[in-house]
Amino acid sequence: MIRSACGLDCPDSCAFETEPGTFPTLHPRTHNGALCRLLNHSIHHAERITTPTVDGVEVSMDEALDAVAQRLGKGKSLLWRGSGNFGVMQQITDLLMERIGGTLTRGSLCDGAGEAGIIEGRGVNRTLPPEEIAKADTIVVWGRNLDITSTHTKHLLKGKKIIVIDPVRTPLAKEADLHIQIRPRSDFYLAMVLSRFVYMHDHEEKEWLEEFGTGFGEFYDFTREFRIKAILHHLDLSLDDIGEMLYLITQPKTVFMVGTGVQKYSTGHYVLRAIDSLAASLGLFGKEGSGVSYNGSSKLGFENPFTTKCKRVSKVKTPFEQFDTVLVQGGNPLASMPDTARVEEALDGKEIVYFGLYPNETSAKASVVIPAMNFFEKDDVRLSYGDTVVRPMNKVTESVAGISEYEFTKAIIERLGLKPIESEEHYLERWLEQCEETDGELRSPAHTPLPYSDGFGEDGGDEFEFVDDYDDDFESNKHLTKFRKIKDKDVEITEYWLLTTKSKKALNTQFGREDTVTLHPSIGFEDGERVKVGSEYGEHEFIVKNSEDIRKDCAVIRANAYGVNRLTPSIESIEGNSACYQEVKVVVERV
Ligand SMILES: Nc1nc2c(c(=O)[nH]1)N[C@H]1C(S)=C(S)[C@@H](COP(=O)(O)OP(=O)(O)OC[C@H]3O[C@@H](n4cnc5c(=O)[nH]c(N)nc54)[C@H](O)[C@@H]3O)O[C@H]1N2
Ligand SMILES: Nc1nc2c(c(=O)[nH]1)N[C@H]1C(S)=C(S)[C@@H](COP(=O)(O)OP(=O)(O)OC[C@H]3O[C@@H](n4cnc5c(=O)[nH]c(N)nc54)[C@H](O)[C@@H]3O)O[C@H]1N2
Ligand code: SF4
Ligand SMILES: [Mo]
Repeated sequence: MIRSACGLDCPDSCAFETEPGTFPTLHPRTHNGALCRLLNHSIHHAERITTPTVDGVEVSMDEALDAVAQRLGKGKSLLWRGSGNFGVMQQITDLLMERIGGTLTRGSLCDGAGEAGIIEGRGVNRTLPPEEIAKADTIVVWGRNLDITSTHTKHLLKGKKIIVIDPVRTPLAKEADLHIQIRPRSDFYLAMVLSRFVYMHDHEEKEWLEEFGTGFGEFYDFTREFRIKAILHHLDLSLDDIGEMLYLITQPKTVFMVGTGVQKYSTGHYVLRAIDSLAASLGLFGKEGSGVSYNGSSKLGFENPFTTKCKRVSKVKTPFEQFDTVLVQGGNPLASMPDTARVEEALDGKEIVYFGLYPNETSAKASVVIPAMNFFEKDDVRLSYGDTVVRPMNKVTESVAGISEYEFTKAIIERLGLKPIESEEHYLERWLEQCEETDGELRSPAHTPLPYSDGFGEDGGDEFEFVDDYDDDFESNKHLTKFRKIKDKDVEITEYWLLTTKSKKALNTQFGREDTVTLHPSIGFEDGERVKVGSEYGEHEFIVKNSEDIRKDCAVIRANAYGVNRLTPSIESIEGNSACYQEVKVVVERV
């Protein structure tokens, strides 16, 4: 039997066992033994790219690699890597860029704003182990859609008191003890108001604060700058809602499971820092069955053999126009990046090399297409952002057509006569030798059973830093003026918050794509009706689906929908160089 792990960008990082040459079911000890829908798609249904092409003409792999070397060997080159495969060997192409004097990206399309807020407060972003989450009395699922984005984590919630804070009535919200159907982009205020009530009702954890959070007094003063009545009005919440939340979160063991939903805004770092500050007020860090769970930094604690000193440009508003050749690896920037019209313009006339598994918007614009291997076809090591477990990914089947990232890097370096890289085994071993085995699982060097029990910062010993400022100048109306002018209309336009959430049919833009916008039925559109959704950045047509589960001031278009990013802004979060997909309001019109 071969033991391996799923390489898809998903916090569950499932292990599986399988006979050589056959496709797996999930490892029965780890999970429920059933093959996840996404893994199933990647094995059986996804249409692969099977032949390399240059300028649309099918060529041999050698000829295609010659064409890549030719392009990367002259002019200015950029590597834009997506998150199509979570194996560490994806990053080996950085060594190629270092040797050719190329440029890499900085920042994140995903969770970077939230992580920046966590680092400000705690010094370092450690993962709360699932075993601790399992011991909680109350779990607050805050902007995270577990039924869709992390199906194997849901069993941790069994028998707990559950609060869901989400503008959408998610499947979990329907089963929860309390659902706060919050106004989008207002979680910071909720966390602040709750912290204030924690103090007013004498729930702050005095002993812990004396040791690890002596800034609490100043923090409390800061919470008083936000007027309770005005904030509750803004949040559409009553004092009863706050009372009920307070009762549940002051149970002995409370975990906040925070998703990316709360931080797809310029102010995303403030939100995580305020949620952390609330948790610190209650003394939830370093305490059994308690804490804040967010996407962790999977590479924390490792000495990374692929670290380079390459120049970097923004991953969110990448200035493609400054380069001659753009190597796109494991991603689909023409659909997954914000502000598609800008991306199209910046990439226009550039030599695009697409290195991936599936045909998509980006491969369609590439002059060279290199088929990749999927994670059944190559050896790798998988880290996790939901746990400190490290899983070797072992080759299960021969590749139908592709080349691995290691072989690709080696081949281009050889063709350009540059300094050779080490063997593949060498790099894999460099990752694995830094791990330690506990309870039959390999663990990352950052593994600690109870994070922050010795305090904060890289080495522990520091105090928690409470949030102490908030600065937000997003004015939604200002953002729509341009759209109104384009339409040349003086009528009053209702604007909606754009929520772009994940879909169960897709992993980002891989597998099933959609074309729907979900609206509240009271707005008055018919199911199946074609509408134009527009923002200051662009517009696109979608098919209406009505649902009572969303707020009347929201329009939900999933992250896998064609055209969703024609509506989203190329702005970076204030901290964390992260995308702000939801920092935008949209209008909806019949076509
Ligand atoms: N509107 C909106 N946009 C979003 C989001 C959102 O919530 N709303 N979410 C954002 C988030 S969280 C993320 S993480 C990004 C993801 O955005 P991207 O990183 O661009 O990911 P995908 O669109 O899934 O494209 C991944 C590609 O990787 C390729 N691939 C898969 N495995 C391998 C491999 O082993 N090797 C190579 N070379 N290629 C491989 C496949 O061909 C696939 O098309 O999207 C972001 N975009
Ligand atoms: N099936 C499937 N699973 C996936 C993925 C996928 O594409 N498909 N993608 C993977 C990736 S790359 C990632 S990053 C993770 C992301 O995992 P999640 O963070 O769970 O994903 P999202 O769907 O982006 O957002 C979660 C929730 O936030 C809510 N939300 C939106 N705005 C706000 C707000 O202002 N406040 C609050 N409180 N809630 C808000 C949304 O309604 C949604 O229910 O999922 C991973 N798992
Ligand atoms: S749940 Fe996530 S990690 Fe597990 S098999 Fe499915 S996609 Fe892969
Ligand atoms: Mo992501």
